[in-house]
Amino acid sequence: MEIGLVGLPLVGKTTFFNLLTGASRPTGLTGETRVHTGSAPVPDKRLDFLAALYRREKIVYARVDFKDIPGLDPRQVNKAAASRFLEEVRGADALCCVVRAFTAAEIPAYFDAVSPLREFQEILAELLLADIMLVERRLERLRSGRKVSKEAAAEVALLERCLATLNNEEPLEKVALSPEEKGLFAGYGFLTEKPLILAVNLDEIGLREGDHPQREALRDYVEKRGIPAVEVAAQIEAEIAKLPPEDRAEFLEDFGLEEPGIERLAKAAFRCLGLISFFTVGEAEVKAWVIKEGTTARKAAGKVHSDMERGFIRAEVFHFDDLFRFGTPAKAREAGLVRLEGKDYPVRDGDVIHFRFNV
Ligand SMILES: Nc1nc2c(ncn2[C@@H]2O[C@H](COP(=O)(O)OP(=O)(O)O)[C@@H](O)[C@H]2O)c(=O)[nH]1
Ligand SMILES: [Mg+2]
Repeated sequence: MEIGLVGLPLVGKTTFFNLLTGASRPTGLTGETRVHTGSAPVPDKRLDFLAALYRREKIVYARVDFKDIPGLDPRQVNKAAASRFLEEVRGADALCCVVRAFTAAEIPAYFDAVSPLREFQEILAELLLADIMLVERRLERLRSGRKVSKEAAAEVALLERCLATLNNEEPLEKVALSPEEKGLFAGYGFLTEKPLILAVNLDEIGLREGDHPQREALRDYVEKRGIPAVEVAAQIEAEIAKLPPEDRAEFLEDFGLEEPGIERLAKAAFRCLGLISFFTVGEAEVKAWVIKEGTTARKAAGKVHSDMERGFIRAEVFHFDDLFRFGTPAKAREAGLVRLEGKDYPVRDGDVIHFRFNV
C-alpha cells in the first residue's frame, strides 16, 4: 500500500517526504526526474500505553509507504516526463496532494500569489484530464472494433457513464457501480477514484495565527467534497526534528501543537488507505500490525506468523479501549471483556490479540 505525494513544483513535497520517512533527499529542485519511496511510522499513543503497562522496552509502530513524485506541472513542456509521472500517480493506492500556503520571497510561487485552493484545483483538474483521456482512448478502441460483443457493449456503457461524470467535473469515485462493473472499473487505475487527502504546507505565521491565504475558501471546498485535510508547517517541523528529542516537545508546545503535524498526516494517510491496526504484546516488544479493514482473525494471525494462520485455534481478544478503561488486563478479564474469537472474527482497530495455535 503506497501513498503518492502529488502537487505543483516547489510546494514542499520532498520536504514532507523527508520528514515522514527520515530520508534526506535534496529539496528545492525543479528538474527532479526520479521517484523515491520510503516508509513512515504511524505513531500511536495506545502502543506507548501498552509498552508502559507491560513494561516492554521496544515499540514497533505501524508503517505506511510514501512515494515522492516530481511535480505535476501543467506547464511542463517535456510531455514524456509528464506522462511518466502520471503513470507513477496511477501506481499509487492513494494520493496526498501537497499545496503551498507558505510565503517565501525566494521561492517563486506557481501563480502570482500564494493560492493553495487554486493549486489544489489545478492538480484535481490534471487528474480529471488524465482520466478523461484514458476513457476516451478506450472508448475509441472499443467503438472501432468490428464485432460488438456483449462484454464490449457493457464496457462502452460503463465508460460513457464515467465520461459524463468527468465532464461534469466530478471524480470517478462518484460513479455508482454494479457488482460486475466493479472489477472492470478497478482494472483501469483511474486517478480520480483513488482515496485523496490534502496536506497544506504552512509557514510560521500561518501556524501561529491559525490562518493562511484562501483558508476559508479551501476549507469550504474540501468539506463539501469530504476530503480530509491536514495543516502542517513542514519547514518548521523539519527544524524541530533536528533537535534532541527532549527539546522537541517544548518547541511544539510553543507553536500550540500537541503532536507534530507530520504525525497527524501519517495517521490520516493510514486511515485513507482503509487500514487498521491490531496489537500484540511479545516477550520483548509491543507491536502494531497493519491489516485491511474487515480482515478475519485467522488471516490476521498470518501477518504475525504463517504457523499461526495454519494452526489457528482461537484468538484471545480484548479491545484497547476496555483495557484503558479498566487499567489492567486482569480487571478487564474480571469484567468479562476478554473474549475467545474464532477464525472468522473480523478484527477491529485497537484489538489486542493473543493467538492460540497448534502446529
Ligand atoms: N519558507 C518555507 N519554505 C519551504 C517550506 N516548505 C518547503 N520550503 C522550501 O521550498 C522549496 C521547495 O521545497 P521542496 O520540498 O523541494 O518542494 P517540491 O518541489 O514540492 O518537492 C525548498 O527550498 C524548501 O526548503 C515552508 O514551509 N516554508
Ligand atoms: Mg521534490
